[in-house]
Amino acid sequence: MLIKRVSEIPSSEVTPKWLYLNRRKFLAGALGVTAGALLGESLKQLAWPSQKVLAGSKLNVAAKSPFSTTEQVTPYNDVTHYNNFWEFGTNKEDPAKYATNFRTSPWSVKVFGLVDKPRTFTVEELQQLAPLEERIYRHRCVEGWSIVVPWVGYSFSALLKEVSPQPKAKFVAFESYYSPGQMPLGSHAGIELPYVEGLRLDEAMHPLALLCFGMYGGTLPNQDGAPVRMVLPWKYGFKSIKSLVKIKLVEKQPPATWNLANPPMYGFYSNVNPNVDNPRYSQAKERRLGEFFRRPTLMFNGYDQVASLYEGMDLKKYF
Ligand SMILES: Nc1nc2c(c(=O)[nH]1)N[C@H]1C(S)=C(S)[C@@H](COP(=O)(O)O)O[C@H]1N2
Ligand SMILES: [Mo]
Repeated sequence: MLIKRVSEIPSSEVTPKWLYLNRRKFLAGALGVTAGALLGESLKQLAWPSQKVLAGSKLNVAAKSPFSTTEQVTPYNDVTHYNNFWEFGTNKEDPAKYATNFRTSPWSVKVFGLVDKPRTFTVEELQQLAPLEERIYRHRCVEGWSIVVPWVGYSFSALLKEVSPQPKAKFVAFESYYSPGQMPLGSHAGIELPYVEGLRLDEAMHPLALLCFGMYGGTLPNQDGAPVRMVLPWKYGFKSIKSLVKIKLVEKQPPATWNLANPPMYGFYSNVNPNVDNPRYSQAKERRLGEFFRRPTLMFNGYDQVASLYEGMDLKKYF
């Protein structure tokens, strides 16, 4: 094996600290020696360079998911340093820089509206509701880039069942945390905050819709929407709302931030659709972060199993 000096390791190979620690434990167990003695200080540095990595703590992942793609996972460092989280600035590098001190504990999520059992859950309670799965999903931003991320969470439907939606409930409205004090760049973003999003109830019930607590086996970094967010792999990235604080079951289609900001550009549904171009961004192709050639974008981002949700709908009209 070629031993590289720390300074030569590209940032894309940086490993989250807990992952690295875990590997050490595994090696120690397998070889029956202490990890410290086995690896030594210099090798430790090789796997864990001095560069600061915003990794959270490890999550107990009970299962891998059959929904996972086998495509190559995007390096952790790319996924955590190329973000859209406008509460923390509008440049892709801003959230990694300015969300560092975001306070995500204690945290609770209020679930209310047209439900029989409204309840405010702490994040810890939410994490216990169902077994955590790893789901490796493609994630397509409307701007034309895409990533492959091993998220950790469970189907959002598990939470809905817990609160018992009433028959009148037809949509789910989501709201992100917002604090001008903690998010001073938010007022310069040019969008109305708090960030809000919505789904039709049957979309929210689809098993692919993920209530997400982590990525790469650990808790979510702040810039990726800590401590809890949605991940909707068949929709453009902006539907996957970060740092959730409110979930309300409602009768009418709720407002959605980008749809409010620019209705001709961003529809309520915003399913990935290579046949419907955005007035600003063509949707036919996408660039996977780290790759040079663009690849064709797939209908529903390749998640054909959601097609039945939209049967009979004109997807050019309901874009
Ligand atoms: N609250 C909030 N949620 C948000 C956004 C945002 O600005 N604020 N950006 C969205 C967009 S445009 C994308 S592409 C994804 C990016 O998620 P990632 O940074 O974890 O890749 O988050 C979505 N969720
Ligand atoms: Mo996006």
